[in-house]
Amino acid sequence: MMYSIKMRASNGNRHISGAEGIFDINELAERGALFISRAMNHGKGMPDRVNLKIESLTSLPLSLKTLPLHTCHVKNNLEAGEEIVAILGSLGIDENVISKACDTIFKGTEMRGAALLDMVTGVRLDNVQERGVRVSMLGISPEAESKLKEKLADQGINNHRVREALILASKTTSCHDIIAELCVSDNPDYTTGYIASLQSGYMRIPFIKEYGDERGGRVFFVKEGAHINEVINYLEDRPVMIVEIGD
Ligand code: WAQ
Ligand code: MG
Repeated sequence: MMYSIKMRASNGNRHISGAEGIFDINELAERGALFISRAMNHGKGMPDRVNLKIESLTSLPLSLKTLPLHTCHVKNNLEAGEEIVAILGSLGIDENVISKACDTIFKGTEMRGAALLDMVTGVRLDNVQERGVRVSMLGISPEAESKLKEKLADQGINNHRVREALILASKTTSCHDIIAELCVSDNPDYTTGYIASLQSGYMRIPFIKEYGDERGGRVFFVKEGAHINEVINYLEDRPVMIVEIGD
């Protein structure tokens, strides 16, 4: 029997952290405890409320493979910006839409989820402005997880942040109507972000923000004419399980 766990930690109106996963019934107690300790140990401060939601899956998870992972060789924030324009540009996203995406991440309100932007017009498509859409119902099989840990350890980046981001991006980009994702961590001490798409893979971008900056967020670029409610349902509610690891 498989269950989804969702954790949300907040302080007043402020989102502190969140996490989600799909686990076997035997793992629930241990994984739940790990999620609680993460909630209580976050760079953004102590939460005054932690919400842990455990639900059994109502449909069989879709099996997925992780995107291939690469790290860009950029040396500073300026080069990171150029890399963002180059990669998203190659996917057919205009510079004015790219700058809207960056504004959403760097000038917008703190969100706990992602903003969905029309890839052609840059118009915000979800109507949950300050909340954003939270990708949930995603997990990794124990076999795939050990293989992923091994492969990431070879590159010196085997930590839960990279693993979870790669799993999330692999689900996001498996949605037919999403062309790409741009992600910047909201942790002040974590300055590597990424762009993910089926075409580019999971492209890690060091120096995507300055050390100490608490801003961050995610933007999903949505194809023109997509049914936005179906996209959101897929991201929030369709269970997917990583069972295979890409390069
Ligand atoms: N669904 C949608 N948006 C989310 C989710 C989710 N499940 N989780 C986080 N976000 C949004 C939210 O707006 C956060 O403020 C923002 O993303 C950043 O979240 O390869 O750590 O958990 O080295 O801080 C990427 C690079 C790390 C990893 C991403 O994101 C690597 C990270 P954080
Ligand atoms: Mg964070």
